[in-house]
Amino acid sequence: MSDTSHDPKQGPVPSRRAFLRGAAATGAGLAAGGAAAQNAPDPLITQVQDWASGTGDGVDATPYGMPIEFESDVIRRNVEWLTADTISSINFTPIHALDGTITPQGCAFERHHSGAIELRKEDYRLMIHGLVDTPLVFTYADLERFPRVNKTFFLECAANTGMEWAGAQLNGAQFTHGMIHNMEYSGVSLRTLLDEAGLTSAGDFKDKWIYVEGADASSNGRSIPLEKALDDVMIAFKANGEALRKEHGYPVRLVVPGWEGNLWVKWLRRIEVTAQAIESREETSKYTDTLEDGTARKWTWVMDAKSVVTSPSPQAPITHGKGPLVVTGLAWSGRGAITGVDVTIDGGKTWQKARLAAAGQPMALTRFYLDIDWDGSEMFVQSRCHDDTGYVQPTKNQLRDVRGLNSVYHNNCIQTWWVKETGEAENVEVS
Ligand SMILES: Nc1nc2c(c(=O)[nH]1)N[C@H]1C(S)=C(S)[C@@H](COP(=O)(O)O)O[C@H]1N2
Ligand SMILES: [Mo]
Repeated sequence: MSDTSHDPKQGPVPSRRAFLRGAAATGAGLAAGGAAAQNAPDPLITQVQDWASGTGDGVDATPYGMPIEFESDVIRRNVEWLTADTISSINFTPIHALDGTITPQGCAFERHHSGAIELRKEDYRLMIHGLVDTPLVFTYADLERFPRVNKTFFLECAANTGMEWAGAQLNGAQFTHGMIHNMEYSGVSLRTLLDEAGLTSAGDFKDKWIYVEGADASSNGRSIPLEKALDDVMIAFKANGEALRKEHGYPVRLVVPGWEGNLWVKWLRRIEVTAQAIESREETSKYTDTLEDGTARKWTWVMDAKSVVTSPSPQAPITHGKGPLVVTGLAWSGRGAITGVDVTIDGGKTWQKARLAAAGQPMALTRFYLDIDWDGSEMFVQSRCHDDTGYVQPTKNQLRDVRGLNSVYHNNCIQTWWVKETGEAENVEVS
């Protein structure tokens, strides 16, 4: 690639012609991993291969398809010291190995407080009661008959990146940032169901709440301001086109766009309209942030704007040597849409504007790319996002100045990967 006029500061896409010229010049590129001499025949091209000399699997072989065996490392993983008990536990989405923005349910992270339960649609009931005109119980079949909506949102656990407050700790984007997924949900607006129950007896809803709980033993009860409930909260029964997986709340879960994952109650069974917040365990002893002076930040529902480079990263090292390199990652904001992402390869001294794969959508993941010509020297790669409220993702030190070091939740700081000359990457901090 030494013959291209590509200037990484401008961040253009290297032209296909320049790429092919570069490949021919080095005898590598598209040939077999660079090993083949320039004129030696490539058996993968010149010889008939096994897969072309017999027949493949019939259409009956996979009534429901699984990923091909060669992709068997694209899986949820946990951190052993963090997850000794798998019943009340967490695992992480392999974001370093995915592209685009939709997370397949099969590898989307899970968080359970008392295990994933099995609940048949026939046994499903949803009760809406409290300060409503008519308390109601819905079956699954009832829910299917209300006007439906389809929307894509990210769910981020408030504890995502929570292990990184004191210093760089977990070596991989899956572990530092993998408590997130992004799915297209189909279901009913909660407003539709609340209207069905009637809210005249709730009076002025500006100071009212709902309390939501699940059918699992933990129940994961949380209070949500009625104003948010009437705004964009969904009762979802499909994700990415198919039924919710058991581990994501089959048959029905709550979707609370932009707000912390703990509020997205799975196996949803009860919604009570209340005059006050309930102050449940999940919102007092958990999901509050302890500040330096010992006081607690409470009701920290919104997930602030955040981004991370998913490749290159510790689990996605550069294996092709110098030359054209796709730097890519994800950005999101619980306050609205991502408007821009900047990427630095020198630890924040100079920034380049990344290309958004598509315009940012409110409270959904945005994919970004930066196409560079890597000179083979070490890099300190970071991304920094902006949202449509004007918010800019902070550095770790800016966040520590305000929150101290006692926090677990809501760490949305800029992440640094040290990419070495070998292409391997490590989780580090730059000051
Ligand atoms: N009923 C119930 N809902 C729940 C939980 C739970 O344990 N029980 N865990 C919560 C937490 S802390 C998170 S981060 C999200 C995780 O959703 P997921 O497992 O689909 O990724 O579900 C939330 N909803
Ligand atoms: Mo969570």
